[in-house]
This record gives sequence, structure tokens and C-alpha cells, in this order.
Amino acid sequence: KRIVIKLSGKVFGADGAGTLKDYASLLLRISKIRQPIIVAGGGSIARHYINNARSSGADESTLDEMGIEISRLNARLLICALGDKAYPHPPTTLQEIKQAADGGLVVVAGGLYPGQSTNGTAALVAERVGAAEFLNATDVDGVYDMDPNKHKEAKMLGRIELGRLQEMLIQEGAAAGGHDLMDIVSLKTIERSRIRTRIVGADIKTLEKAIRSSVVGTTIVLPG
Ligand code: U5P
Repeated sequence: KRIVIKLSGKVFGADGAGTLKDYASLLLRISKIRQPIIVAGGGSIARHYINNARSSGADESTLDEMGIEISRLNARLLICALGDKAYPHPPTTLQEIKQAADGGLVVVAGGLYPGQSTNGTAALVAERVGAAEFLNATDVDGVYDMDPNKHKEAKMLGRIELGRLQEMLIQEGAAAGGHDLMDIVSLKTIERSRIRTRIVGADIKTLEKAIRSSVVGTTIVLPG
């Protein structure tokens, strides 16, 4: 059985290689029960490139391509940490991801196509490899009933209807580098293929718990 994990770009930030080694050993432990297929986010480095080029007047799809390149570099960092247990480079198409996954190694990809975020890509990857589950490992532990930065009484939800999540996210734009919890492509994809999806924290302890137990994070409830 396969598990697709979108790893927040934050994981690849300035913390040094030690952190990635920890993620790599987690993934190797997990690979004994599930084959992990990872999609690396772009994080603040992608945002730096995107904002810089946008202020030079670059168009949005060019900015998306820069974001994709950074997410692939992030993917390569994790591939280095995994060594020969990983497919040796970030696949660049869904076809290549499927072929790589069929080879049995841990696969680490970045983004694929302009116009979406790595969340959308990860959902498409989950669809293509027939993943048993899709975990969106992000900066927050899950979805809250109100903005936890503004409201102390905000509560994390164990489950959220897909439609409600869509309403919450509709305010966010689709500009390059936009911070989406889940983008439109990811919501459409998990809906059409009924992919089990959870939003969970990306810190290593939470992620390990989330992989081992289905009660961690926020489960997206699909309609019908
Ligand atoms: N991006 C794409 N397509 C992908 C993945 C990423 O265009 O498949 C671009 C977007 O501009 C995105 C940025 O905002 O790279 C960094 O990815 P993320 O960290 O926002 O997911």
C-alpha cells in the first residue's frame, strides 16, 4: 500500500541537514508498512524567488515555473538524505512518478505543472499511484473552526466537509506562491477519485503519529 505525503516547504528551510536526516529515517521506517511517495513544497525560498521575479514584472506562469524548480531542489535535498533508498531524482511528470513508484523505491517529487500548488500536484500523484491515503503535512496541525491566530477559542476540527473547506479557501487567490492549505486542483482531485485525505502537522513527531494513527489531524469528509 502507498501513502502520498505532501511535505511542507518549511521542512526544507534553514534548519540544516539534521532535520532532513530525521525525516529520511522516519520515511525508511514507514516504508516497511507503506511505500511513501513524497511531494516537496516550495517554502519560503520559492516565495523569495517568486516575489523577486514578480516585482520585475514576470508573468504568473513564469513564477509558477520558478516555484516548481525550487520545490524540485527541495525534493533533491530529501533524496540526498535518503541515499540509495530513494529514486535518484525528482520525477517531472505523473507518468514518471508512476513508473518510479512501481520500481518500489521511496519517490520524492517537487511540483509538476504551472497553475497549481504542490498540494494539487500531491493529490494528482495520489490518484495516479493509487495511494491508500494522502497526507497534507503542513504548518498547522489541522483545520480550525476560526483563525487560530486571531481567536484564542479557536478549535481544531477532527473532520471537515469538503464543501465547507472549499468555502473557507475560496477567499485565497491562485497567484503563484499563494499559501493554500488545499488548492482547487487538490479538492477536485480528491473528490473525483475519493482519496482519503488528512491535513496534519509537518513536525516529525506529529507526522509519525499521523502515519500510524488515523485520529491525528483533520480528515476531509467527501460528499455522498
Ligand atoms: N507550483 C506550480 N505547480 C506545481 C507546484 C508548485 O506551479 O505543481 C508553483 C506555484 O506557484 C506554487 C509554488 O505556489 O510553485 C511553490 O509551491 P507551494 O510551496 O506553494 O506548493
